Amino acid sequence: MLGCLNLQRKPPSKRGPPVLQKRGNVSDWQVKDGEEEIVKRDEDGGKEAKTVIRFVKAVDRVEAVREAFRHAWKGYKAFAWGHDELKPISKTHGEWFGLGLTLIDALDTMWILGLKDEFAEARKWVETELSFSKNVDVNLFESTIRILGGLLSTYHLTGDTLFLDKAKDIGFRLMPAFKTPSKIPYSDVNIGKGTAHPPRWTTDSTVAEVTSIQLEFRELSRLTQDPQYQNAVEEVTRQVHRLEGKRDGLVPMFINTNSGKFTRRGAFTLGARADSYYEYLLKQWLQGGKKETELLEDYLQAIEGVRKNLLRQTSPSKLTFVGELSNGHLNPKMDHLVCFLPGTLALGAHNGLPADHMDLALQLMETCHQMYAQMETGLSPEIAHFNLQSSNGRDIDVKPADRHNLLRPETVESLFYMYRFTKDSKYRDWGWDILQSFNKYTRVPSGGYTSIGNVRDPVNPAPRDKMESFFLGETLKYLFLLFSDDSELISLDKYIFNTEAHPLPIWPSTS
Ligand code: DMJ
Repeated sequence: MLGCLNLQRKPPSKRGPPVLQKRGNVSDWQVKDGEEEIVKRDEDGGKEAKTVIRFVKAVDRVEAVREAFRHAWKGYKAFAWGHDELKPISKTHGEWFGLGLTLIDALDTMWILGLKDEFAEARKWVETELSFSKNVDVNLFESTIRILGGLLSTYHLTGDTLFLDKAKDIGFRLMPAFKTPSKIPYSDVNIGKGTAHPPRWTTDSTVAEVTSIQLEFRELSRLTQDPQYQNAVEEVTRQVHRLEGKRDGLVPMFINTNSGKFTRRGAFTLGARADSYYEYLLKQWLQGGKKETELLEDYLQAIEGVRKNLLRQTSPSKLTFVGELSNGHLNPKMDHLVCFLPGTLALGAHNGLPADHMDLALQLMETCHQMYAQMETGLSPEIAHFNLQSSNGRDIDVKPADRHNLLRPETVESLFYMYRFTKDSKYRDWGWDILQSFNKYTRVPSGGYTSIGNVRDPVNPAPRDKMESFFLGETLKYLFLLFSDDSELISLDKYIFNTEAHPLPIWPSTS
């Protein structure tokens, strides 16, 4: 079909900061910029030609994500192979756990994108180089969602037992974290020595961290038929379920590993330190076949708690946002992290939860979109402040300390869910705009993408020289799935995504 067309595209306008702009050849992603850029030259008549051009556009978007992935991978391979993170500007690597974090986080993305050669190379590294027998402290939550989650999902997608064996190995090595007086896990584990400890300055753990490891450990128990993993994480769920100190189902941000109680109470957010607690209530309920009613009850109560305590609208445009509560005072700010919520609400509504969850999802999705669209680079800041006063002209304000963008996934994650459930093409268009902004302002010519320091300055967005592993693990995966016409590709009726975008199966009803 494509062969009969002779398409000519206008040359792209080269904007963007000089440091990120020196591209030798004009690459494909720049010229595939929508229907208006495409001129059809052959003699085919109107109606049929239009259909073909729309088809070309859909294919181009999927291909543009593959191209972006390849470009990111090129940098990782050249300058950071086998290390945790690429520093694309200084052309070197950064180490966090020393476990090839980006490579593991990206495995299932490569599989889903159909990048077979890249996947084969990475698999070889996992087989021959990856060892968890290392005297190194890792964060329980981060290594669970990125490494254990990444290995489990790659095992499910490929059926290759190499990944299951590695998942068993890291899962077992993380278990010392649960040996605490309260059984609420410590934040850090030495996976070589088998010891665990809280951070140096506190015996508290973060609530989101101890309540967002359940999908992975439960799945590990199911696959190994060894209940120890599931028992450990479900003990945490049971305790948090009955703890005092919640407000209408909303949880504080810290929990003490000695007492098992919430600490530093009185502050409530759907952002950092609490976010994925809410996400995992719903997703565990789905993972287990909608049988664990306490999870559902906690989720429903929390969403009502959000409505009652945290929801506000901006002036003048009436954008709905989720603010933060501190000792009864509403702070009108929202982390970009909160943009996971429209997708989670939509997933709940798709699974029979109240229709007004979908109404809220639609409103919050618009706000998250505006957090990108209203910035000069088209990229969201890490934190947005919202205007509640009718006198002031702008809905969204950004404080100097919050102007960075870390290539985070939450908005494109929600766009993916919203498109799957509504089929409204505007969500694809919004995602496409975001990909183009990433390409314009964060792409490094020699390979890789970088987080930036200032989304409000298109001339100097202040590259920070770091490509987070979740850019490959999550952001590009969700963009690909958003643009793909194959809704059976990771069907949302068969899989739940962990909080690092690694799909895990919904358990068959006999499990
Ligand atoms: C990821 O590691 C996960 O999505 C986590 O839930 C939140 N932070 C990053 C991405 O922003």
